[in-house]
Amino acid sequence: MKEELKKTEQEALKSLEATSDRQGVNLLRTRYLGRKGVMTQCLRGISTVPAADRPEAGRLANEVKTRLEVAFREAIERLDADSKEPSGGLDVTLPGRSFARGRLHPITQVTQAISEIFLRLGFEIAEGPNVELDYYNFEALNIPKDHPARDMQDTFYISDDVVLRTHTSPIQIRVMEKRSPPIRIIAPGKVYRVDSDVSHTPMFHQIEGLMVGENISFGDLKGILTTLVHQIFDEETSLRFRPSFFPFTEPSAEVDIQCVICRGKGCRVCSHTGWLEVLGAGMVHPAVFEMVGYDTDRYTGFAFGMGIERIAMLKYGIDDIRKFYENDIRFLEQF
Ligand code: 2NM
Repeated sequence: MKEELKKTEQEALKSLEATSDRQGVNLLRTRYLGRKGVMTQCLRGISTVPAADRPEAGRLANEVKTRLEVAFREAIERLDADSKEPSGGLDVTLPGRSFARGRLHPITQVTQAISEIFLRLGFEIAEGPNVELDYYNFEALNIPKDHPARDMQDTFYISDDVVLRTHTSPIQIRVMEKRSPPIRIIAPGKVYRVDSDVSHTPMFHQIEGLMVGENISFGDLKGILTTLVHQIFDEETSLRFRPSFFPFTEPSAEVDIQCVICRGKGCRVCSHTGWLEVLGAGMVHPAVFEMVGYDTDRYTGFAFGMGIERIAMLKYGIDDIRKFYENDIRFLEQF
């Protein structure tokens, strides 16, 4: 009996030492200490031991049982502690986890760069609603209803007298209504036209500019736009002003820059002309000043407008405007 108990205890402790998972320890505990386990059988077997040896056998069996209970409890506590904290805790030699950093959309970057050029020239930034009254988008800009100029840009109509603005000029009308000259503002923002192909999206971005005061001339306009082009591209880029027509300016001009791709030699981008049209401009039409209550004998001014996507495409050599709006991270993260 005594030998048998000793053997059982050694066997149990050896098995326990060789077991490193919770499930294995629990199975062993059931085998040795369970209701039908080895130790229970032993204790039951005490009754068959001769009466003289019985107290000694009982004491021994209970001692073995207690030692095994302690051993199993400690084994389980060790496993619990290990699963809570990987040995050693924090591994300071592991590399840190990097996280992706966002950036501004290329159109936002170009808008901000152009805005900064004008801020240095003393212009202020003005904003206005994208959903605009027909009055501010057309009427106040000397584009009456049934005027053929309305066909020049296909308009998204919200209702009879509410549209998505087709240019940012209504911002400038709103500023002139509120304030007297001198005025020097730029109006950046989204504009909307019913149009969609490689060089047109139904929503695109514009920056328009307006300067009004006493003795403001076409020469001032040429100076500002020349500075602008030299700062966006470089000092070597020449400009050319071609006579044109807009209902809200007189005289009006379209402004070309020397092709930034071929430097004027002629290529596919400039249709072999050596020139790229990038701006519209002119002296504000007196009819527009009258609509906002300005004295046309005292004040003159110039205005201009450009598409930001077109500038960004030329600056970065992008051939399809739709790439700006596909949200392909591989395209966007290049800027
Ligand atoms: C252009 C071209 C020429 C323009 C005119 C005005 C306003 F409000 F003063 F009448 N704002 N913007 C203008 C003039 C815009 O974009 C091609």
